[in-house]
Amino acid sequence: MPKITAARVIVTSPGRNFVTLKIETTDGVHGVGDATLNGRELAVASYLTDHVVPMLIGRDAHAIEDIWQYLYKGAYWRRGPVTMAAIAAVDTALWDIKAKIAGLPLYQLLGGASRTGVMVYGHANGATIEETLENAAVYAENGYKAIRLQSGVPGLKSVYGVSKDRFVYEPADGDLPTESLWSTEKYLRSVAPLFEAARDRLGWDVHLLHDVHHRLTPIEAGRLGKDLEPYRPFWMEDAVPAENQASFRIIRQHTTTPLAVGEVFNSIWDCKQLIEEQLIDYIRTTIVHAGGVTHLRKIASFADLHHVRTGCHGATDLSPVCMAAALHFDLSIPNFGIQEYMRHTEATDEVFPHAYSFHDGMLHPGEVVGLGVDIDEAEAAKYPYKRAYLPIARREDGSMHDW
Ligand code: KDG
Ligand code: MG
Repeated sequence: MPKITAARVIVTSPGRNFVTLKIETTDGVHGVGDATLNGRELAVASYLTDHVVPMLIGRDAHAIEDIWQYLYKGAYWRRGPVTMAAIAAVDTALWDIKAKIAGLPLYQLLGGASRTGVMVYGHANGATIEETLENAAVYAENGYKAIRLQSGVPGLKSVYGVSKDRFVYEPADGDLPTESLWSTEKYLRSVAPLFEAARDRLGWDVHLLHDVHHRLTPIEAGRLGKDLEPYRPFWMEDAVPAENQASFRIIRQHTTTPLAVGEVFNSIWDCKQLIEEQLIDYIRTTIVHAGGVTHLRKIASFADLHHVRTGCHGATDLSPVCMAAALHFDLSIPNFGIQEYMRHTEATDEVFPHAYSFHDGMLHPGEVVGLGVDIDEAEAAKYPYKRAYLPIARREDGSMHDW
């Protein structure tokens, strides 16, 4: 039985901050887990180093479920992004270790491949509709079967999802939160014309997605969903802030546009009602923020009973370790829907050498044992932590809005 001998947190910032947990065992095998929480990285690093690591030493590395329960129930203070990212990192590293010892890529331990690859969506954005569609056309030419469209809003200086760089988007942009101006009215007028132009330019064979990023009320979201129906979007994401799960009943009453939500959820309890009442179509929880492979499988199984498919979050603030784990999960489960894929910078890929690869609009985790991803500690050491925050949004009268 392999015992945990050491666990260390590595913080590195090759263009953006990442927190990684590395667990070592008596078998000489190590595993890695992503613990990155954008804008709150050091809180998770401390939770792990100061509170979790001392509880791990000497434990059976194979006892993944028991360790998960030990960290969840044993803390008394349950759930929340910091706790669940820390548990996720431990869980992911332990699955990596188990799969390495078994001599198999992780997806084989999760039941084997249910599909040949994992359909991903890329991000096309631009200051104008024209620019967004230029970029979307590049994605289509590169084989993407699904593309997210975000465009600048006339009258607003900056909006979520529109980057300065054409293909790399990094929202954590200040050493204190930067402020942007928000107008729901201006935004609502801008989305349907984008989708209308997109269908003209890109045709109907490509899936189109859109992220509202928690900006609307339920009835506004119902309106937007209805406006988009003629263009058959794959999904409308995070239409409203989702603490109040019953809000989605109102959206559902008004539109047949498929709904996706959940990148900020941390546990099955955050989406229980949404899934149970079939108020959503895609659940976006992912490995690092929702308790690791173990807990995500529980969410996916529950979702499968209710016709809900997965659409894991995959922005750049989720490290390649999270992406690798998500791909093994995506490949294995029956109710996979789609996987978000924002490419990391070259420096990030050098810090985290990985076996996953992109081909014909799909990602595959590769056939390397374990997760097929590691951290190059010498490379990581070149990039010290840099404080960075996500922006905030204020309405035109100065009051705070959801970002
Ligand atoms: O850290 C926040 C980002 O991950 C988030 O803003 C990205 O909404 C996002 C998405 O759908 O990728
Ligand atoms: Mg999102």
